[in-house]
Amino acid sequence: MVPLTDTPLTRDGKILILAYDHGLEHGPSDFEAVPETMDPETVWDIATHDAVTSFAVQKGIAETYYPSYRDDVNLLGKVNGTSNLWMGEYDSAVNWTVESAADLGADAIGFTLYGGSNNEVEMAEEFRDVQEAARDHDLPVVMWSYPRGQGVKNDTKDEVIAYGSRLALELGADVAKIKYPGSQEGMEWAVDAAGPVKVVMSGGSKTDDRSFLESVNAVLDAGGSGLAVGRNVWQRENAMEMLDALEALIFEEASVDDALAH
Ligand code: FBP
Repeated sequence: MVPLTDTPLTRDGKILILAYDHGLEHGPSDFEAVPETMDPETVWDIATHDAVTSFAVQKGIAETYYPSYRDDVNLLGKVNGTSNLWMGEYDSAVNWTVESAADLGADAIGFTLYGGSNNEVEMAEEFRDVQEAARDHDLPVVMWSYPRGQGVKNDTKDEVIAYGSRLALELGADVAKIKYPGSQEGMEWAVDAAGPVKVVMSGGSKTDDRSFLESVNAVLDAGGSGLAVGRNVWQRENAMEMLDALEALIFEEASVDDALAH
Protein backbone atom coordinates (compact mmCIF):
# COMPACT_ATOMS: atom_id res chain seq x y z
CA MET A 1 0.00 0.00 0.00
CA VAL A 2 1.05 3.60 -0.53
CA PRO A 3 1.48 5.32 2.89
CA LEU A 4 -1.39 7.80 2.54
CA THR A 5 0.08 10.18 5.11
CA ASP A 6 2.84 10.86 2.57
CA THR A 7 0.34 11.90 -0.11
CA PRO A 8 -2.02 14.87 -0.41
CA LEU A 9 -5.03 12.52 -0.50
CA THR A 10 -5.56 12.71 3.28
CA ARG A 11 -5.68 15.43 5.89
CA ASP A 12 -5.16 14.17 9.45
CA GLY A 13 -5.91 10.69 8.10
CA LYS A 14 -9.32 11.75 6.77
CA ILE A 15 -10.50 12.14 3.19
CA LEU A 16 -12.89 14.44 1.33
CA ILE A 17 -12.81 13.81 -2.40
CA LEU A 18 -14.90 16.19 -4.49
CA ALA A 19 -16.11 14.33 -7.60
CA TYR A 20 -16.98 16.03 -10.88
CA ASP A 21 -17.09 13.30 -13.51
CA HIS A 22 -20.87 13.52 -13.81
CA GLY A 23 -20.80 15.18 -17.23
CA LEU A 24 -19.51 11.82 -18.47
CA GLU A 25 -21.28 9.41 -16.11
CA HIS A 26 -24.72 11.06 -16.01
CA GLY A 27 -24.72 13.78 -18.68
CA PRO A 28 -25.25 17.53 -18.43
CA SER A 29 -28.68 17.22 -16.78
CA ASP A 30 -26.85 16.90 -13.42
CA PHE A 31 -25.85 20.57 -13.84
CA GLU A 32 -29.42 21.88 -14.17
CA ALA A 33 -29.87 22.30 -10.39
CA VAL A 34 -27.17 25.00 -10.38
CA PRO A 35 -26.65 25.99 -14.03
CA GLU A 36 -23.28 27.64 -13.33
CA THR A 37 -21.85 24.16 -12.64
CA MET A 38 -22.02 23.38 -16.37
CA ASP A 39 -18.88 25.54 -16.49
CA PRO A 40 -16.09 23.39 -14.99
CA GLU A 41 -14.36 26.50 -13.61
CA THR A 42 -17.25 26.97 -11.18
CA VAL A 43 -16.55 23.56 -9.66
CA TRP A 44 -12.75 23.89 -9.83
CA ASP A 45 -13.23 27.05 -7.74
CA ILE A 46 -15.30 25.05 -5.22
CA ALA A 47 -12.52 22.43 -5.14
CA THR A 48 -10.09 25.06 -3.80
CA HIS A 49 -11.90 24.90 -0.42
CA ASP A 50 -9.49 23.68 2.29
CA ALA A 51 -11.80 20.80 3.17
CA VAL A 52 -11.31 19.18 -0.24
CA THR A 53 -8.36 16.78 -0.11
CA SER A 54 -8.57 15.95 -3.83
CA PHE A 55 -10.70 16.67 -6.89
CA ALA A 56 -11.74 13.69 -9.05
CA VAL A 57 -12.12 14.47 -12.74
CA GLN A 58 -11.74 12.81 -16.10
CA LYS A 59 -8.84 13.44 -18.49
CA GLY A 60 -10.36 16.22 -20.59
CA ILE A 61 -11.45 18.32 -17.60
CA ALA A 62 -8.03 17.75 -16.02
CA GLU A 63 -5.96 18.64 -19.09
CA THR A 64 -8.00 21.76 -19.81
CA TYR A 65 -8.22 23.26 -16.33
CA TYR A 66 -5.69 21.70 -13.95
CA PRO A 67 -2.75 23.82 -15.21
CA SER A 68 -4.56 26.91 -13.85
CA TYR A 69 -5.42 25.28 -10.52
CA ARG A 70 -2.36 23.14 -9.75
CA ASP A 71 -1.31 25.35 -6.82
CA ASP A 72 -4.71 25.15 -5.14
CA VAL A 73 -6.20 21.73 -5.94
CA ASN A 74 -4.94 18.15 -5.53
CA LEU A 75 -5.79 16.20 -8.67
CA LEU A 76 -7.33 12.73 -8.57
CA GLY A 77 -7.20 11.37 -12.11
CA LYS A 78 -10.29 9.22 -12.70
CA VAL A 79 -8.93 6.97 -15.40
CA ASN A 80 -12.05 5.06 -16.43
CA GLY A 81 -15.66 6.01 -16.95
CA THR A 82 -18.65 5.42 -19.21
CA SER A 83 -21.51 7.60 -20.34
CA ASN A 84 -25.14 7.03 -19.48
CA LEU A 85 -25.77 6.58 -23.19
CA TRP A 86 -24.13 3.13 -22.99
CA MET A 87 -26.87 0.52 -22.62
CA GLY A 88 -24.80 -2.67 -22.32
CA GLU A 89 -23.83 -4.64 -19.21
CA TYR A 90 -22.00 -2.51 -16.61
CA ASP A 91 -18.54 -1.62 -17.83
CA SER A 92 -16.19 1.37 -17.75
CA ALA A 93 -13.82 2.37 -20.53
CA VAL A 94 -10.21 3.10 -19.55
CA ASN A 95 -9.97 6.61 -20.99
CA TRP A 96 -6.65 7.72 -19.52
CA THR A 97 -3.34 6.07 -18.77
CA VAL A 98 -1.69 6.41 -15.38
CA GLU A 99 1.47 7.62 -17.14
CA SER A 100 -0.40 10.50 -18.78
CA ALA A 101 -2.18 11.41 -15.52
CA ALA A 102 1.14 11.31 -13.65
CA ASP A 103 2.77 13.51 -16.34
CA LEU A 104 0.02 16.07 -15.85
CA GLY A 105 0.70 16.05 -12.10
CA ALA A 106 -2.02 13.81 -10.65
CA ASP A 107 -1.73 13.15 -6.91
CA ALA A 108 -3.92 10.04 -6.95
CA ILE A 109 -5.68 7.69 -9.36
CA GLY A 110 -9.35 6.64 -9.40
CA PHE A 111 -10.85 3.54 -11.01
CA THR A 112 -14.39 2.12 -11.08
CA LEU A 113 -14.83 -1.64 -10.65
CA TYR A 114 -18.25 -3.21 -11.13
CA GLY A 115 -17.88 -6.51 -9.26
CA GLY A 116 -20.63 -8.92 -10.34
CA SER A 117 -20.90 -7.45 -13.82
CA ASN A 118 -20.35 -9.81 -16.71
CA ASN A 119 -17.37 -7.56 -17.42
CA GLU A 120 -15.81 -8.03 -13.97
CA VAL A 121 -12.96 -10.21 -15.22
CA GLU A 122 -11.81 -7.68 -17.84
CA MET A 123 -12.28 -4.80 -15.40
CA ALA A 124 -10.18 -6.55 -12.74
CA GLU A 125 -7.44 -7.14 -15.31
CA GLU A 126 -7.55 -3.47 -16.31
CA PHE A 127 -7.38 -2.56 -12.63
CA ARG A 128 -4.25 -4.71 -12.26
CA ASP A 129 -2.50 -2.66 -14.97
CA VAL A 130 -3.68 0.65 -13.49
CA GLN A 131 -2.72 -0.33 -9.93
CA GLU A 132 0.76 -1.51 -10.95
CA ALA A 133 1.38 1.64 -13.01
CA ALA A 134 0.22 3.76 -10.07
CA ARG A 135 2.68 1.92 -7.81
CA ASP A 136 5.47 2.80 -10.27
CA HIS A 137 4.57 6.46 -9.73
CA ASP A 138 3.92 6.17 -5.95
CA LEU A 139 0.35 7.28 -6.52
CA PRO A 140 -2.45 6.02 -4.25
CA VAL A 141 -5.41 4.33 -5.92
CA VAL A 142 -9.04 4.92 -5.03
CA MET A 143 -11.42 2.18 -6.16
CA TRP A 144 -15.01 3.21 -6.90
CA SER A 145 -16.18 -0.28 -5.86
CA TYR A 146 -19.78 -0.64 -6.96
CA PRO A 147 -21.00 -4.25 -7.27
CA ARG A 148 -23.58 -4.10 -10.04
CA GLY A 149 -24.80 -6.02 -13.04
CA GLN A 150 -26.06 -9.47 -13.88
CA GLY A 151 -24.50 -11.20 -10.85
CA VAL A 152 -25.90 -8.73 -8.31
CA LYS A 153 -29.57 -8.98 -7.32
CA ASN A 154 -29.50 -6.24 -4.68
CA ASP A 155 -26.65 -3.76 -4.72
CA THR A 156 -27.80 -2.06 -1.50
CA LYS A 157 -27.51 -5.16 0.71
CA ASP A 158 -24.93 -4.92 3.49
CA GLU A 159 -23.09 -8.05 2.37
CA VAL A 160 -22.84 -6.83 -1.21
CA ILE A 161 -21.44 -3.47 -0.12
CA ALA A 162 -18.98 -5.16 2.27
CA TYR A 163 -17.96 -7.44 -0.60
CA GLY A 164 -17.24 -4.28 -2.61
CA SER A 165 -14.94 -2.85 0.07
CA ARG A 166 -13.22 -6.24 0.40
CA LEU A 167 -12.55 -6.29 -3.36
CA ALA A 168 -10.60 -3.05 -2.91
CA LEU A 169 -8.33 -4.76 -0.36
CA GLU A 170 -7.98 -7.97 -2.34
CA LEU A 171 -7.07 -6.20 -5.58
CA GLY A 172 -4.66 -3.67 -4.06
CA ALA A 173 -6.47 -0.33 -3.79
CA ASP A 174 -5.57 2.16 -1.06
CA VAL A 175 -9.05 3.61 -0.64
CA ALA A 176 -12.47 2.02 -1.25
CA LYS A 177 -15.31 4.28 -2.28
CA ILE A 178 -18.59 2.52 -1.60
CA LYS A 179 -22.28 3.32 -1.53
CA TYR A 180 -23.66 4.03 1.97
CA PRO A 181 -25.40 0.82 3.13
CA GLY A 182 -28.04 2.82 4.99
CA SER A 183 -27.01 1.98 8.55
CA GLN A 184 -23.99 2.34 10.81
CA GLU A 185 -23.87 -1.47 11.27
CA GLY A 186 -23.70 -2.00 7.52
CA MET A 187 -20.90 0.54 7.28
CA GLU A 188 -18.99 -1.10 10.15
CA TRP A 189 -19.06 -4.40 8.26
CA ALA A 190 -17.74 -2.71 5.12
CA VAL A 191 -14.96 -0.96 7.06
CA ASP A 192 -14.03 -4.24 8.77
CA ALA A 193 -13.96 -6.11 5.44
CA ALA A 194 -11.55 -3.55 3.98
CA GLY A 195 -8.84 -4.08 6.64
CA PRO A 196 -6.25 -1.29 6.37
CA VAL A 197 -7.83 0.12 3.20
CA LYS A 198 -9.55 3.41 3.99
CA VAL A 199 -13.26 3.43 3.26
CA VAL A 200 -15.17 6.48 2.07
CA MET A 201 -18.84 6.92 1.34
CA SER A 202 -20.11 7.89 -2.07
CA GLY A 203 -22.27 10.99 -1.74
CA GLY A 204 -25.26 10.00 -3.87
CA SER A 205 -28.11 12.15 -5.12
CA LYS A 206 -28.80 15.40 -3.31
CA THR A 207 -30.63 15.18 0.01
CA ASP A 208 -31.42 17.76 2.68
CA ASP A 209 -28.51 19.13 4.72
CA ARG A 210 -29.28 17.28 7.96
CA SER A 211 -29.89 13.85 6.37
CA PHE A 212 -26.70 14.16 4.37
CA LEU A 213 -24.56 15.23 7.33
CA GLU A 214 -26.09 12.50 9.51
CA SER A 215 -25.09 9.85 6.96
CA VAL A 216 -21.54 11.27 6.86
CA ASN A 217 -21.48 11.22 10.67
CA ALA A 218 -22.60 7.57 10.72
CA VAL A 219 -19.80 6.72 8.30
CA LEU A 220 -17.23 8.38 10.58
CA ASP A 221 -18.68 6.68 13.68
CA ALA A 222 -18.40 3.35 11.85
CA GLY A 223 -14.66 3.89 11.31
CA GLY A 224 -14.95 5.26 7.77
CA SER A 225 -12.44 7.89 6.68
CA GLY A 226 -14.74 10.41 5.04
CA LEU A 227 -16.46 10.74 1.74
CA ALA A 228 -16.26 11.26 -1.98
CA VAL A 229 -19.05 13.59 -2.96
CA GLY A 230 -20.33 15.42 -5.99
CA ARG A 231 -23.98 16.39 -6.20
CA ASN A 232 -24.50 16.87 -2.46
CA VAL A 233 -21.96 19.69 -2.64
CA TRP A 234 -22.15 21.40 -6.04
CA GLN A 235 -25.89 20.95 -6.59
CA ARG A 236 -26.29 23.42 -3.71
CA GLU A 237 -26.26 27.18 -4.22
CA ASN A 238 -24.27 27.31 -0.96
CA ALA A 239 -21.64 24.71 -1.87
CA MET A 240 -18.90 26.48 0.11
CA GLU A 241 -21.09 26.55 3.24
CA MET A 242 -21.72 22.81 2.90
CA LEU A 243 -17.95 22.31 2.64
CA ASP A 244 -17.52 24.42 5.81
CA ALA A 245 -19.95 22.04 7.55
CA LEU A 246 -18.19 18.95 6.18
CA GLU A 247 -14.84 20.35 7.27
CA ALA A 248 -16.15 20.77 10.82
CA LEU A 249 -17.66 17.28 10.86
CA ILE A 250 -14.82 15.34 9.23
CA PHE A 251 -11.68 17.18 10.33
CA GLU A 252 -12.73 18.98 13.52
CA GLU A 253 -14.95 16.25 15.01
CA ALA A 254 -17.91 18.63 15.37
CA SER A 255 -21.39 17.23 15.97
CA VAL A 256 -23.99 17.37 13.20
CA ASP A 257 -25.75 20.24 15.02
CA ASP A 258 -22.51 22.20 15.35
CA ALA A 259 -21.58 21.49 11.73
CA LEU A 260 -25.00 22.72 10.61
CA ALA A 261 -24.49 25.93 12.57
CA HIS A 262 -21.35 26.76 10.50
P1 FBP B 1 -22.17 11.76 -6.18
O1 FBP B 1 -21.71 12.16 -4.81
O2 FBP B 1 -22.79 12.89 -6.92
O3 FBP B 1 -23.03 10.51 -6.14
O4 FBP B 1 -20.85 11.41 -7.00
C1 FBP B 1 -20.04 10.30 -6.68
C2 FBP B 1 -19.92 9.42 -7.91
O5 FBP B 1 -19.19 8.24 -7.66
C3 FBP B 1 -19.31 10.14 -9.09
O6 FBP B 1 -17.91 10.06 -9.10
C4 FBP B 1 -19.96 9.45 -10.23
O7 FBP B 1 -20.11 10.25 -11.34
C5 FBP B 1 -21.29 9.09 -9.69
O8 FBP B 1 -21.20 9.00 -8.31
C6 FBP B 1 -21.76 7.78 -10.25
O9 FBP B 1 -22.90 7.38 -9.56
P2 FBP B 1 -23.86 6.29 -10.12
O10 FBP B 1 -23.03 5.31 -10.88
O11 FBP B 1 -24.48 5.73 -8.89
O12 FBP B 1 -24.83 6.99 -10.97
